[in-house]
Amino acid sequence: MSFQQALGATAAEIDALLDRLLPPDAFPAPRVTAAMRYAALGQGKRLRPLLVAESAALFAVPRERALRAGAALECVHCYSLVHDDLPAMDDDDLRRGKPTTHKAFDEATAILAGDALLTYAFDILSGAETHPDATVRLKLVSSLAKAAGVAGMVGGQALDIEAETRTGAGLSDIVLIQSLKTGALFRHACEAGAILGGADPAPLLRYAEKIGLAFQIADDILDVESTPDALGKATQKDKGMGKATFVDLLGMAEAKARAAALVDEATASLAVYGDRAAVLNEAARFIVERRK
Ligand code: GRG
Repeated sequence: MSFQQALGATAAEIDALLDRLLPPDAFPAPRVTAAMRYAALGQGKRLRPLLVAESAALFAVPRERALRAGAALECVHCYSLVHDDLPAMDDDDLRRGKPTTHKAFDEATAILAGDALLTYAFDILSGAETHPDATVRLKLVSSLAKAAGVAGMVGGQALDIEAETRTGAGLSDIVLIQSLKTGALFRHACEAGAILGGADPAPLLRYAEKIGLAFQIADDILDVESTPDALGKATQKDKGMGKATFVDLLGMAEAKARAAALVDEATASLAVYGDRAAVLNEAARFIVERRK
């Protein structure tokens, strides 16, 4: 199966699963449920669930278990986008080609929908359908909690906000910020596959570290070179907010060269899996070649 087919198939499965996990009438607060569905369903690339599914496939994990872990991770990712778009953070009007959640609903509903997506992720992971062994489920919960929290994505977001108001952020600062803010969820995605398969996560974690950084360099390049129509979100945001980016620090040509080198390093990390890692290798290339 080609990478595009694998990504399309995973996106369709994740959409169907999230639709089932978030029925419009199942919870007592219909407006927040509607905002959760608005933020979580449709349009996302579902790259992180693809990484969970392909990492798990290396160890012959049943696909429905990997999809549940992928859906939980996607809930955390969607929460981060909803909160990141709020006026107190990036103050964005457009996300995935449609109005941001606080624009379509209101700020309080968007905050609550983000909170509810975050906590629902752990509800999904702790369900027996995710894995029959409670120890495995606990490892998944712990891994996602660390990746999403103050030692991971939230910590990176806090450092990123601090860096906007101080001068002199260097390359090592940006690498640390992005490794936490964006990289932590990529590392969890790949580790989750190994946890579900009862396998050593080390090669997958090395791969995830490289693609997480490559993803952020590509994001900085797209912020300069792409358009809101193509990306489905505002562009040229980083300069406006005084954010130091890989493109500022390295220049465009070197940023592209670094991203390409990281793809080579990522695929080298998976050599131990041979051809079974073909889709993950293509995912690394997609991350730097994508147009959105
Ligand atoms: C608010 C706690 C909190 C954290 C926010 C990750 C993050 C931290 C904010 C997202 C803002 C952003 C645009 C970061 C750049 C990298 C990124 C996560 C891009 C969006 O991910 P894609 O391209 O999006 O996978 P889709 O829409 O395809 O899911």
